[in-house]
Amino acid sequence: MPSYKKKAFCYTVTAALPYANGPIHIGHLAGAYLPADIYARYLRSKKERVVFIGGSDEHGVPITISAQKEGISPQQVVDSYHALNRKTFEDFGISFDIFSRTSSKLHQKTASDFFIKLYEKGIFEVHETKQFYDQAHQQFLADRYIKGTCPRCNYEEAYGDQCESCGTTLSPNELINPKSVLSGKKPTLKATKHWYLPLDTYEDWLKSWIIKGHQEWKKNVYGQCKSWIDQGLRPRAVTRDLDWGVPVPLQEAKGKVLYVWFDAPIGYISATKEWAATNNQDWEPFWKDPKTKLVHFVGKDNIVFHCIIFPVMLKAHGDFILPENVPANEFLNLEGNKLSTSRNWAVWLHEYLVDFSNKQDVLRYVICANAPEAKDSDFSWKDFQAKNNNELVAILGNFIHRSLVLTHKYFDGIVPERMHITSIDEEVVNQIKKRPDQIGDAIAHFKFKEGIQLLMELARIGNKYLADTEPWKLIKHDVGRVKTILNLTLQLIATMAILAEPFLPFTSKKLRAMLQLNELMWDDAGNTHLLQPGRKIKAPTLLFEKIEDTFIEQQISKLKAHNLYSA
Ligand code: B3M
Ligand code: ZN
Repeated sequence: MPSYKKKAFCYTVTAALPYANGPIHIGHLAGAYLPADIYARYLRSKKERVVFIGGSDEHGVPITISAQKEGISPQQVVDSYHALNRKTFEDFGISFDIFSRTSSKLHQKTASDFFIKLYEKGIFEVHETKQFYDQAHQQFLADRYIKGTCPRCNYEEAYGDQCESCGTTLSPNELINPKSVLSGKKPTLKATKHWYLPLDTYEDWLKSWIIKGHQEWKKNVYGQCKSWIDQGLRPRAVTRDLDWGVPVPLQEAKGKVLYVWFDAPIGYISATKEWAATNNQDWEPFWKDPKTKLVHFVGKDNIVFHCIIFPVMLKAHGDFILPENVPANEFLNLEGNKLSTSRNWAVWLHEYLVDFSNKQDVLRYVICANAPEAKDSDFSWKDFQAKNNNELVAILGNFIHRSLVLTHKYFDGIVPERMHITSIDEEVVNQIKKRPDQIGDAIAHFKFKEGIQLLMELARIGNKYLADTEPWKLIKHDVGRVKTILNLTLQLIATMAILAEPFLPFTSKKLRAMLQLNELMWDDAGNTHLLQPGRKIKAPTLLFEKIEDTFIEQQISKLKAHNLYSA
């Protein structure tokens, strides 16, 4: 029996591998990275065995198109964006255990071996088809190299694989008036041979695995899967005529590479292997132990790849576990319009940090509080300002600041002891005790918005407690009472420092420093005696500060200056 079978189960948490052809924007953060990070941080805090996998998707036509546009090589494109994005994630506290890349040797081998295994099992169908070809450039045209009019919404710039206007998945021959992106000319058809994954033969299996077996998946995810399966599945080519990617490991496939959506999800496995090798761990339990929970965080447009195509690949392969859940979000819009790189309608994370240095948690808060969990949601700068000023500053920051200032003023920063407890105190004690489970439950069910609201409510409860008990009046005649009240507010803050960690890691760290608390785990929260009376706490430092109108106006004009929506 392999050694991992004896251990408790683990969690393998992945976040979609972003194409290394552009920077990360708030839509990416909202769609996949922030929820994945909250989930992974929570599991670590619960002392679960978890690996959180990320990396760059460095293959495929999106990369070669960018290279062509910028006049540099695909390798140069991925080298520069991989470095930038890796740093951005680190700066925002996205706590990947590894941020790998699909151009690595280990990945090439892992993806090749995966293909060979399916090939040897006789899974693939081979078909010769006629594909669009650009005579002028002597090159087969990948779906993304063909543009035309969308048959659904008539958008004229739809790509051969997807219409970015209405979101429909397309194939190039469905486009009205197809044109080559390379030459702008109408492409011709030429015969070529490819290897196909017969999704159709997995229909019954998918029906029982998803439609019957995963009714607990989020409605938006389940619905999209069901509609795909109901429409009937067709074999899907997993090889491409392209010179950038993992070469198809067959003699007869010279000049062809694996389809990027075939190799990219295998990248999660390669990255796990790489992480394990550098951390003296065994990668196999994370992908082979049936007790392991594999959870993929992705955006709305990646659902089908993670719920249907990759699981079919895993199932066909046979050695791997299947995803336990794919808690995908819907889209985050920006000031009422769809986020779009090509239209330059986005808030880029690395630029945000230049304008709002050290305010990572403000953006994490706003995005989480407004996450597109069940339906599309909107990010606006005014709302960002309001949430910062009216919630983070006025509620959370204010409560913590008041409590710490009063403790310093009345008791020289020494945690006072708790005396006689009254019913109003009892209510606070109860809240402290029940929140860890409530918030933990919300996170475990991918309800991050609810989780952060429950956390914020604790600060509201604290503020109300101070307002109702008025320790600044009591101090003149009932010091014992004030001791009890401040002891409890400090215990409340200690619990909040732990519960805030997955959502607001930078704030949590500052709070722990103020309270002189060591690294605490989730199960320490809810304890109303975390801070021993007599221990010294530090003077409060600034957690959040008011954002003035001018900063918000600058962001709005910056956004509106160079985009194609207002053009
Ligand atoms: N690179 C698409 C995207 O960045 C794709 C995800 C791959 S996940 C294996 O949205
Ligand atoms: Zn369309």
